[in-house]
Amino acid sequence: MISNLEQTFRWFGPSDAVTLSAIRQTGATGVVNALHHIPSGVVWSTEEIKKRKDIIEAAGLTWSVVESVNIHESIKTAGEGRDEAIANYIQTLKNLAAQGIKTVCYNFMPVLDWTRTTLDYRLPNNASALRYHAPALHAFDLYILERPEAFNEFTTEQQKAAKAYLDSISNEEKELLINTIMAGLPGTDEVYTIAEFKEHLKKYENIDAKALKANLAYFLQAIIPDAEKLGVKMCIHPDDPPFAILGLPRVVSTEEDLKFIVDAAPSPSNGLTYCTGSLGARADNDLPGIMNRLGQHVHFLHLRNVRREADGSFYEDNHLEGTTDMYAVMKAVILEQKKRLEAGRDDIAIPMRPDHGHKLLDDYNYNTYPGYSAVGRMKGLAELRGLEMGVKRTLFQ
Ligand code: DNO
Repeated sequence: MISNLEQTFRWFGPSDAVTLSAIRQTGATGVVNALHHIPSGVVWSTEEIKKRKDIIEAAGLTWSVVESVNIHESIKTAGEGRDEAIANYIQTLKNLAAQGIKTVCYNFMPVLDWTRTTLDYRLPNNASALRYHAPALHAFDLYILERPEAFNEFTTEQQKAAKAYLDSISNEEKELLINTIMAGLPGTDEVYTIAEFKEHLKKYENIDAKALKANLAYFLQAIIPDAEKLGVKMCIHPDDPPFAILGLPRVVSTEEDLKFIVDAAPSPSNGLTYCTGSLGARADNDLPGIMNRLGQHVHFLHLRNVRREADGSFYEDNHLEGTTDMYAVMKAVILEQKKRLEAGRDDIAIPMRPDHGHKLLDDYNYNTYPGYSAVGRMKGLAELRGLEMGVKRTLFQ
């Protein structure tokens, strides 16, 4: 029988209201963690890594994956200080590898990480979900950020829908929308002001998707040889949402993008995070097909489902529901495990985490990072592990 996927759970560190002992009760054995207090571009020292690792291990868990060692903006923009930031990145990988932590997730999204417009979208059963409502994002872009080019990017119909949305919300709702879109990196409470965000946008004035891809390839070619020597598996996370927003290019959104990335620095260390929630927000991404064709490069699984809506909006659905066929995804993942076993690879137990979850039951009694409450994610993990067992038994017994 093929071994199980490694069940992991994201933990934001000692200040996370979801404690390690709670994580242990979910049945997960691995923790996905980062040193969020260290700014991007700065080396993670051995002491800091060790301190965190000890805390995780004292709770009977393993620090399986780093999510994320963030990429400094100078690397994305080929700006001043890029090579120093890359040297620091490599030093961080060395310090992590020395502690035996060898799977590292990162993303290459300019300025913002993942973006939603609503953090408390109520489903009919009153569970709270995250949502990307296209008219809200467009309203922000056109009438709050007032980005001139946006008027050429949206159809008349989209502009009308955006205006109608803006006219329908109160001032408080408008403030909430701004804070939601302008939220910075996960694991921090940082929120950009509109003025700060505009400054960041300026740095991308001359960077289109082609230039951003070249900067990504430069980064990969610089770090992958060291990562390979260290046995570190890098796994890039797809853009969320997987298309350009607010005039910023995005280059990790489609199968073609993923192919470009693995070809830019061919190595077992140059891999992918297969995030079904991010990739699944695009109708032209064939999720099981991507796993069939690029599965050998996948070092980390984020399993989550979105329900796509006709106007480009989506919300996060139950893990086994939504627009992505999670059965087909799980089957493709298991067939990839089989291929690895047959090829003599030792990375069969690919780390998997239930990505995001609804706020349910006791989740309303304390504050967690959006999408990262305990009960909702545990429900997702429980469903996914059941699905995995069912598919495995059906295929191999
Ligand atoms: C959202 C996450 C992302 C992800 C980073 C990876 O919940 O999936 O924030 O951690 O983009 O670098």
